[in-house]
Amino acid sequence: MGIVNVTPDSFSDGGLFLDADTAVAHGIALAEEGAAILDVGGESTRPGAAPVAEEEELRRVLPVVQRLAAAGHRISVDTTKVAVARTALDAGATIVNDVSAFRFQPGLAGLVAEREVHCCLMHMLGEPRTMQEDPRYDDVVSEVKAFLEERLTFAVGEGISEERVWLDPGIGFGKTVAHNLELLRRLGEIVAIGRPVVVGTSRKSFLGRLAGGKPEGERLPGTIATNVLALERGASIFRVHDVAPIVDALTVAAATVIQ
Ligand code: PMM
Repeated sequence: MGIVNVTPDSFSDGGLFLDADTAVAHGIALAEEGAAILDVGGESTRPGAAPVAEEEELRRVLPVVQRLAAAGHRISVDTTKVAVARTALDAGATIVNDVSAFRFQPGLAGLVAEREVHCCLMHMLGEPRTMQEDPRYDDVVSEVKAFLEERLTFAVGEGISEERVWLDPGIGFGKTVAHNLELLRRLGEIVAIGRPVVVGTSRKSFLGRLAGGKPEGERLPGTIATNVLALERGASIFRVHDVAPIVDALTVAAATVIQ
């Protein structure tokens, strides 16, 4: 899954792809590098980020979804809002990636059910504005797992077929470095829920911290390491900025791990 952020402040490629033409060209390049899905988002979820108004999010996302879908790409829309998701699905998106797992706008579940599209439900502690303020868990993995199981039950209760639900532990969303590492180390427990697991470590700050304070642009080695580990532990979808090197790394890792 290649990341196409159309936001002025996304933590790692902020502002670079704000212009629709640039974002579309970037999406096409990521697909050529081997991304099977392009994840288009117009609201930053970086720690401390303020919410974006619906109209502004639509203005950013819609032309990019429209053009990438028309070019034949499989598009997920990274949004928590019903109106944005509906317009993106109308424009050709076929996956809803909701970092709030239907908590912010529960009606989004009904839309996914009605359109019979896939969804990715992610764990986050609270909301982006405050999630990194001293996050605490008794046991991060069992709490994230219980949350995802509850959200899966909710989604199915709203009429979404279980086969259309992907789950994501939400690396970096209300987690310390230790929490992120514990989730990756015990990812198998999340995989055991029985749904495809999405993992998003790409360029995230814990990778920089572990590597002695590397800036965003120098976190590819850590991104590769964590995605290879996630593959080995059973993840199936890898949300990344740097598609070509990750495809290479995962191809080699998969040839070794998967028989
Ligand atoms: N991370 C970000 C945004 N959306 N969606 C899913 N499913 N999983 C993630 O880990 C995730 C996400 C934040 O990263 P970005 O600002 O680089 O897009």
